[in-house]
Amino acid sequence: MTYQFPENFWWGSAASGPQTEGVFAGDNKEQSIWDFWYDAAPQKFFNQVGPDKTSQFYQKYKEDIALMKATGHNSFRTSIQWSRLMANPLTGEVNQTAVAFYNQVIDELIAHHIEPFINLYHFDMPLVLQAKGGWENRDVVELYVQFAKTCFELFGDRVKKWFTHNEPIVPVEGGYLYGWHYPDKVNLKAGIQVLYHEVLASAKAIAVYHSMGLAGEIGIILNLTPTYPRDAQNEADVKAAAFVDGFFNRSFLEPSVKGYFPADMVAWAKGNDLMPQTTTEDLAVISENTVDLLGVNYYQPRRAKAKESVLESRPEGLLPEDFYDVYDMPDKKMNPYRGWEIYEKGIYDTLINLKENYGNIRCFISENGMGVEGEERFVNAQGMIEDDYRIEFVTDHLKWVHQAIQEGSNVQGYHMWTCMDNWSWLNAYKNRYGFIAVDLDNDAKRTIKKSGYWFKTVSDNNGF
Ligand code: BGP
Repeated sequence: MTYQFPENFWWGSAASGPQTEGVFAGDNKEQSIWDFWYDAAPQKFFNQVGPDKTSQFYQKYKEDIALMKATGHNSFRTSIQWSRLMANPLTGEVNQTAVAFYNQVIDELIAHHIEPFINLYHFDMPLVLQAKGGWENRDVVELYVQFAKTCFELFGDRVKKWFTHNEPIVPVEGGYLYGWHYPDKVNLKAGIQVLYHEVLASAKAIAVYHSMGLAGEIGIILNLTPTYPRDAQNEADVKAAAFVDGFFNRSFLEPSVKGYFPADMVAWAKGNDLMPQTTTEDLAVISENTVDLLGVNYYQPRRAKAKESVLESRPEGLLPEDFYDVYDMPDKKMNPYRGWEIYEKGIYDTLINLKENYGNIRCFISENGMGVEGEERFVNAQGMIEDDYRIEFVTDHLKWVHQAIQEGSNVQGYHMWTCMDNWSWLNAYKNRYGFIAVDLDNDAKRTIKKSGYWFKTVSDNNGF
């Protein structure tokens, strides 16, 4: 069987500024929370490798964009670092060296007929703003909007696809529940305030973008993790799964697409003294400024069952896990090289959910991919990584994307995570995801993997 995709389908990959660019003396980059956290607590980072050791996109972007072309990209998503673009994130003063850099990247992409998809926030709060509470602080919302407006003014003549956030639930989980991100707190109520301010910041940036009359569109990128109950016939399991879906997915999906927060989550927050501070004016902004399109990141599903263990009492207060238990399904298919579940049909279920319950909003797969630890063991005699497992992973997911399209889904592209192997937060270089290998010990030398050549044929044929 052949799998043919709609005309003008976006084929490409995703990355982010903080994971690829690096920090370079002399270019006036401000510290982000990652630069600071690595200095303060390097032991938290895998092999003590920090955000200064990236794939060097800052110096090698020309070579990288040529390699994107060689691997069939017609589009590429990255982010503009707030802490690089703004010489002073408090006053909005712009760093001209950074403007020149981002201009060159955008122009180089366009010259190669690669559509730039630009995201404005990928977990990288400027440190001076985190010192004021980061997303906990309502003032930071306005400073973000100022940053977003500056980006639209500087680059909006050429960038036609904008995104307000990548995976905004992750700073909530990472920074306020589970200790993967600075400020490394356990405080669900503060996390929900963060969630609310991220949603508000997104709506306000969308309002500004639309008011500027630029020829483009703006959306948000969400990691939508389809959530399955242990037993679909068991009411308590179904309720637990609905809670997980509500907290981790719908808290962002509903306001982004429909303009309001999910009623069940609002009731839950009220019942547990977790309501954020809101204003009528801000809620009106959220209701009036929904997204034009949606990026969907999909790696693995969540599985939930009714709470069986006793509700823990801990000094830091409640966690989402106090309202469900994780269901560790036996015999699930696992990625043997990283430990995440592989459930290809989850991508289809998510797309069909968007079709049926979210007005079939225009969307694209903005991240999907397979992280592999110790990938150098698959290098062949010619020096190429033979990542057949990745080809299989992407193929199997694309088949389900294709199926969703047959059934009317409005999905318009597929971006793999990621183009070049890159630095990943606390995991640093533990898991490699790229179409292209990066040799960290050899001046970050790039070598296309087997999957990169394969992806070129998929893109050239608009299918497989
Ligand atoms: C996504 C993030 C990416 C990237 C990816 C892989 O959630 O948007 O920034 O980090 O996950 O993550 P990891 O390296 O932890 O496997």
